[in-house]
Amino acid sequence: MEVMKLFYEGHIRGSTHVYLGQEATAVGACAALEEKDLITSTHRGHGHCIAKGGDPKKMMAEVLGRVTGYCKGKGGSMHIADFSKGMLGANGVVGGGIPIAVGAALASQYLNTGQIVLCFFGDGALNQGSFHEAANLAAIWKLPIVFLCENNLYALSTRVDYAFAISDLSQRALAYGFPGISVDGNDVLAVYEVVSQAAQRARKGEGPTLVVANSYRWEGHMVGDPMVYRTKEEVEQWKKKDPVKCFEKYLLDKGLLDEKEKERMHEETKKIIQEARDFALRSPEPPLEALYEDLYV
Ligand SMILES: Cc1ncc(C[n+]2csc(CCOP(=O)(O)OP(=O)(O)O)c2C)c(N)n1
Repeated sequence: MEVMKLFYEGHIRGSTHVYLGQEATAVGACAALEEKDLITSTHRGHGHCIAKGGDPKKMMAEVLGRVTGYCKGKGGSMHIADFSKGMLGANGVVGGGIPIAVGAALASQYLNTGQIVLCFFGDGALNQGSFHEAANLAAIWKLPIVFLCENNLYALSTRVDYAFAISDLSQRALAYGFPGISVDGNDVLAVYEVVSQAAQRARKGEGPTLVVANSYRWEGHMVGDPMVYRTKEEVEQWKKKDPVKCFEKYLLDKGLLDEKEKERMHEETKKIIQEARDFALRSPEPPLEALYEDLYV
């Protein structure tokens, strides 16, 4: 939400793709990992970064292209990486993170580090050639990887039922000889459960799993998208399934959370975000002399 605000205030160069509505998927999936495990992300990577334990201040600074950001302000919104937290990078290339994740899983197997890799990508990426090649190699080599497809119903403006002849996207895994499972991506506990099982399988050397988390993105493809390809009613219907509110209600109903604690958590979250925003806005942009630093040719 804050990233959107910063965009409309003119602080973000280029485009930015927010993760609103899909929060339960990143949180549930990353909670199923160990600290040492790795993730790869997408152009919609802010949620993945925070869920893997990234620093909101450095993330926000990178989104704003500031020197204090994760990539010294040269990556921007779509290229956040934090190797210290096992976050191998967001990626502006649709499906671009998939071969990287498979390479990391091969390295883990070869070096026997015990790390597993959780590879986030969208429904659009599931139709990229990169997925098909990577999935096949991961299967034959029994790599320690969980492919996590976030089906948010659209790849830019292309509806999922226009792009796929199957309705349950997890069936794709059958062709490669590993399990596929669909889960309600708005239900954080369901995602946690399914990814935990897939992670266990990967850790035991049994190879990959495809998890398809079915959810919805509340905003357009990128901030500023006029969203002519879908109705207001559709968006409103999905907003009723707000994964954050639903989990809050679950915890309140079960007596695991009370109103006071809920308020405290909301205030704390607002403070973290405000501090990240202030930190980013106070930080300078990279100097011109830094143009040729950190280049690999
Ligand atoms: C290889 C490649 N093709 C096309 C694009 C343009 N593009 C950017 S995002 C996007 C849609 C991605 O959809 P999906 O993978 O479902 O992710 P979502 O945005 O829904 O999270 C497209 C086509 C790109 N960045 N990279």
